[in-house]
Amino acid sequence: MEFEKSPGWLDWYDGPSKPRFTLPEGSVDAHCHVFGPGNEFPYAQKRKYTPCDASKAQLFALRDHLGFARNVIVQATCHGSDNRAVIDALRHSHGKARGVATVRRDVADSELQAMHAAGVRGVRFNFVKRLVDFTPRDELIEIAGRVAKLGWHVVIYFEAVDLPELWDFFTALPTTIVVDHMGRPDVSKPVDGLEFELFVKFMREYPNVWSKVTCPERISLGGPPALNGEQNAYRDVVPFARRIVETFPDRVLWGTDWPHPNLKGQMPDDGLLVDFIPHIAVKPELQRMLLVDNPMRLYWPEETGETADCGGLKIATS
Ligand code: 0GY
Repeated sequence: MEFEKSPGWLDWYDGPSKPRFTLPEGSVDAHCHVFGPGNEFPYAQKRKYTPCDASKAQLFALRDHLGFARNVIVQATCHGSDNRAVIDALRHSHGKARGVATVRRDVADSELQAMHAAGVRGVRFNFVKRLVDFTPRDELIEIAGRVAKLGWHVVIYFEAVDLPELWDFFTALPTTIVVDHMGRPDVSKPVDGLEFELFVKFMREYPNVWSKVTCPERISLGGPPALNGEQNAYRDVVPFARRIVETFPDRVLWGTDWPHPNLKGQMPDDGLLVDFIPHIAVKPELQRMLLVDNPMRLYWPEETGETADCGGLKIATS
């Protein structure tokens, strides 16, 4: 099937630079996507955008080029609840990728089990209105209860202004919760202002809440972008990400967000995005937790001797 990209769509950056920052051995790109290819894995009928293709082979080539060992591939909304592209990528990753799926309440237990066998370890609930239609809360709670039994977590994507309204729902979830992109802070507001304090309080009061300190290219309002060798990109995001990394060092994750859906203006050079990491995780031990220890504990606990935490139930994984 032929698909036409959304008007103004920016393709991912071809030929990224080699990072100057050397990633610790075993680093995980814990937030990235595959798109199609559309002729093999068609985009969802009800999607809000049509992307360029971004295949598993291209993702794995980027992984190797940047120096990552593994990926966590997150279902993108352009595929709706059809997880075939992600599952296909997981199955071809030789165990080097885990996944986060999107499911509806009619998903069968056997489908969840097949996804688990392929490497899915979480579901994503999206509250960003430009990306998805509303899903009733009771449906999401039901799904969370079912995946908790598999030891999966819930990834939530929302924007900072919506946190007060979503608070009661989020704090009732029975699993580990992973927040995408620090809850999309408005970085024109102070890092110790009311809005970001609420996010910090969310993490402080709920030890089951983790955060991806990802997407400076999406959050930044002042740049400069990660292009043309820029080693100090997205300076306005640094205090926000650094605060989260330093306050909650054992509950943070980092990812490229390749192929960067819906970016406007500029598409970053992913090599320079990697060079952003030491600005937000300054010390080597913080870098190791962010890039290796934390994602391994969450996605490959069987290799760390950990157990998967599932809302009070402990599932032995080794
Ligand atoms: C991201 C961000 C976005 C898109 C999606 O699944 C998606 O379509 O997550 C966005 O547009 O902000 O995390 O990739």
